[in-house]
Parts: sequence; C-alpha cells; structure tokens
Amino acid sequence: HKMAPSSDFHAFQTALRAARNIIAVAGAGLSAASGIPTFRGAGGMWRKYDAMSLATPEAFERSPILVWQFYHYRRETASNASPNDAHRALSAFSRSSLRKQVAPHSNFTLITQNVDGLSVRANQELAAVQPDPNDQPNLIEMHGRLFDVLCNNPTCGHVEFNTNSPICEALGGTEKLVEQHVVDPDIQVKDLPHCPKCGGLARPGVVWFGERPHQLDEIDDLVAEADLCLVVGTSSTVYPAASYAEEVEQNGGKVAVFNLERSHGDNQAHFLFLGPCEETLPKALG
Ligand code: BJW
Ligand code: ZN
Repeated sequence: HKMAPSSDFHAFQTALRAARNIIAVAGAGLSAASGIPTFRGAGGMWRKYDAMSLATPEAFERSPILVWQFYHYRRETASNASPNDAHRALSAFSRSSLRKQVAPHSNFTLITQNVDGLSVRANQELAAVQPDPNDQPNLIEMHGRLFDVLCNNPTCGHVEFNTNSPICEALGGTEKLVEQHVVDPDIQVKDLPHCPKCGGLARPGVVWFGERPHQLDEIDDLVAEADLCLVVGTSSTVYPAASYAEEVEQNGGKVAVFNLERSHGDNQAHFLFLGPCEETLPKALG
C-alpha cells in the first residue's frame, strides 16, 4: 500500500460498512481526555519516571515499595477519572444493534493496552441506560488491569479485583510523594498488599516488560481474521500490539489511525485522522 493516507470521513465510512471483522487496537491516547497521562508523547508520564525502572518484574523485586507507590498513584488517578467520548464511541460501536446501522455485517473487538478500566466502565454505563443482556461487548485488556491484585508467588497466582482506595493503609496519601519521585521512608514491605490466600506479597495485575500479555491466542486469531484495524491513541512502539496493524495490512486489510500526532507506521495506513480521538472517533463511527 503506497498511497498517502486519506483523512476523508466519508471514504472511511464506506470502508467501515464493507468490513466484516473489525478490530480496534487502543493505547493511552484513548484515555488522555479523561485526564490519564500518556506514557510517551506530549505530557507522557515516563519522562518523569523511567519506564524500565518501574514496569518490569526486576523493578518489583528490587523495590516493591516504590513500585506499589507508583501503582497506588495510578489507581487513584484512574478511579477519579471518567470515560470520555472516545470510550463511549467505541462502546456504542461494539453494541451490535448500534453497529449494524454503520457496519451491517461486522464483528468488532476492542483490544486495549490500557489498564485503567475506562473502556469497561463505558460499556457498563451504556448497559445501564440501554440494557441488552444478549449483547456482550468484545473487549480484551491485554496489559491487564490496575485494579487486579495478583499474588507474586508463582505457585499461587491468586488474582482479586480490588478497587479499595487506598489499597492499603500504608500507601494512603503517598500519591504526592510519587509526584516528587520519593519513596515513603515509613513504609515497610510487610505493610504492602498481601495475598489473602497464601499470605505472600501481592503485585499489581498488569503486564510488565518481558511478561506475556493476556489472551494472546485469542488476539492472534482476531488479528489474522481482521479486514479493518482501527489504531487509536497509541504510539505503536510496544510489542506485540505494535505489530497488529501491519499484519492486517499484509493480509490485505485496511488500517485507520486516530492519533493526536504522527505515530509509528502511520504512513502505511489507508486512513489517518490526526486530532483528539475523543473528537474524531465519534465522527468516524457515529
Ligand atoms: C492521543 C491523544 C488523544 C495522546 N487522542 N491520541 C519485538 C520487537 C522489539 C521488542 C519486543 C518485541 N516483542 C516484545 C518485545 C519486548 C517488549 C517491547 O515491546 N519493548 C519495546 C519497548 C521495544 N514487549 C513486551 O515485553 C511485551 N511482552 C511480550 O512481548 O511478551 C512475549 C512473551 C510471550 C510468551 C511468554 C512470555 C513473554 C509486554 C509489554 C508490556 C507493556 N507494559 C506497559 C505497562 C503496563 C502497566 C502500566 O500501565 O504501568 O504497557 S508499558 C506501556 O506502554 C503500557 C502501555 O500499554 C504501552 C503502550 O503505550 P501506548 O498506549 O502506546 O502509550 P504512549 O504514551 O506510548 O502513546 C500514546 C499515544 O497517544 C501517542 O501517540 C499520542 O500522540 C497519542 N495521544 N492524546 C488521540 N487525545
Ligand atoms: Zn497467593
């Protein structure tokens, strides 16, 4: 595919109507309008905190207190945020009754790298106003969830969904310290969250570098079948998510990128909608 990407909404909607198996691969830009900082790009939080020093299993072994402080801060930010119009546009589109008006014969799955739970909450909010028990939204949170608490003992592996704020007494109020990149000197490892089943140290239920993303087999099948891939608010620099659009394209499918700025591989896309996805997605999918 060698033509420059199109930014024509009408042409995109024609492609959308013709597609059978649609996937969306989302990243931090999807939640930017909800006030959740992105990792790289403008305002990326990993300018202040070194990515590799916090999102690896080695960092947790070395400094579980610092890593828990960081994730406590992230949990507080996410629980104080709400879904935005981009989450809502994807939720509405994933509703088959609504999607059939736009893409009559299609299946749709949202594959998100985000761990903030805002796409789940957008689906729940839609289900509350328009209940449809026969229509379960297809959503994969491939990098896990901030509100899953996972036992760090591999022989146990107990996982619990836990939205407590703070997650434990010792971490309460340490958000401010994280902003200054300081470890609270009063916290001890014994004060951190522990597994209710085996008593071992618990960790955030997110996927760190070097770890296997969730539902990879299911994702690989969806990517292999997809004839249209929406790439929403991701820098496309973290694998394997970064490779999905290229695979769809190699299989003869189309790719549409929705990003505030230029991102990795977008010159190969059929469609490129530059701007805030909370504005472009409702327009494209509505
Ligand atoms: C807007 C906007 C608005 C802003 N509107 N847009 C192949 C080649 C090279 C390396 C590898 C490879 N395969 C694997 C690797 C290693 C590694 C990797 O990719 N490294 C790279 C750095 C090179 N990958 C892994 O280790 C992965 N695991 C794996 O592959 O396992 C294999 C395996 C198989 C079997 C057994 C065992 C192993 C795991 C990756 C885990 C990533 N984890 C993190 C942290 C999660 C927890 C947490 O949140 O703390 O996930 S890293 C971080 O990056 C987070 C994100 O999900 C991820 C992607 O970032 P994202 O979403 O793209 O954010 P940004 O900030 O980069 O971009 C935001 C974009 O939004 C920008 O473009 C803005 O312009 C835009 N934007 N406002 C629209 N309003
Ligand atoms: Zn355990």
